[in-house]
Amino acid sequence: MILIAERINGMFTNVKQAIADKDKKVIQELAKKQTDAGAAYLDVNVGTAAADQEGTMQWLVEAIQETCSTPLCLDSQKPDVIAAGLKVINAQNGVILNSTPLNKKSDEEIFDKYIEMANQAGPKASIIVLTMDKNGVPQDINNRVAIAAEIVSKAMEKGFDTQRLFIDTIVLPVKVPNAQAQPGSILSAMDQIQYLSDPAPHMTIGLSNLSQGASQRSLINRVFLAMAISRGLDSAIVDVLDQDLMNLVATAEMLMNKQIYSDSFLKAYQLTK
Ligand code: THG
Repeated sequence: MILIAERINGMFTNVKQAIADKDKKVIQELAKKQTDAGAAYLDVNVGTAAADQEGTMQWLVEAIQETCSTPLCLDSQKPDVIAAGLKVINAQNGVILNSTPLNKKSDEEIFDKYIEMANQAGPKASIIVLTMDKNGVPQDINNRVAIAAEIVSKAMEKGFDTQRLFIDTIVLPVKVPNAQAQPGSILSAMDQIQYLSDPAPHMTIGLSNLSQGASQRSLINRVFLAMAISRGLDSAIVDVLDQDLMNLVATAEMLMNKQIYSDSFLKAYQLTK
């Protein structure tokens, strides 16, 4: 599993406050803790409160890079905010540009812009693309898969390796009225998306979206993660500080034959991180 740590996001009160106070320590501590917990990438999202999103993205990237060299996942639906982050990033170990829809009413070319930026950032740069287009997030399985197919074929047309592509089927809060059919639809879409190319594109989700506003958040997140891993999910934006969730990932990898079984498989997994 390619785990992307979710915590450096202006959506969280303490990160929002740290951004407002230009308090690097809070950000650096989160970077270090999430790296130690086993994050392959650190998601960096300025949130909606910062007036200067481009400057804030740069400040976050610089603050993180002072303490660790964990690859970053620059998270914004605005190409200019991603571009600002890329100006100051050290992308030697890789970077993910997160996230663009297939297209947008106000910006038909947005996906092309992310591909171009990824190409400039180096051969290890990847992109997360949302199964979403100018009509929004599709509610049914077929439209999700159709958009994913368009994403994959567009990447291929542009010579962008599908192994650098992460398809995000977009998880919405299960608590939202009428949203309870979505998790099931997403799993069915995943069944098909893994066959869109060979090698398959990666699949990822923002797992914590699922339980926003709900009780038993960790339980809801964990059960869905296990279900999705069994359907081919190989990456997720998660709370890597949730030890129960990390143990689930280790166990799922072992059961999917990605890690060898030994009586100490949990410990062995933790040691590889
Ligand atoms: N897909 C992609 N990127 C994404 C998402 C996605 N990036 C952002 C988000 N979704 C994934 N990250 C989070 C981070 C935090 C929460 C959910 C998803 C979260 N936050 C608490 C809440 O809203 O209840 C904040 C609580 C607090 O303030 O302490 O749940 O889907 N590609």
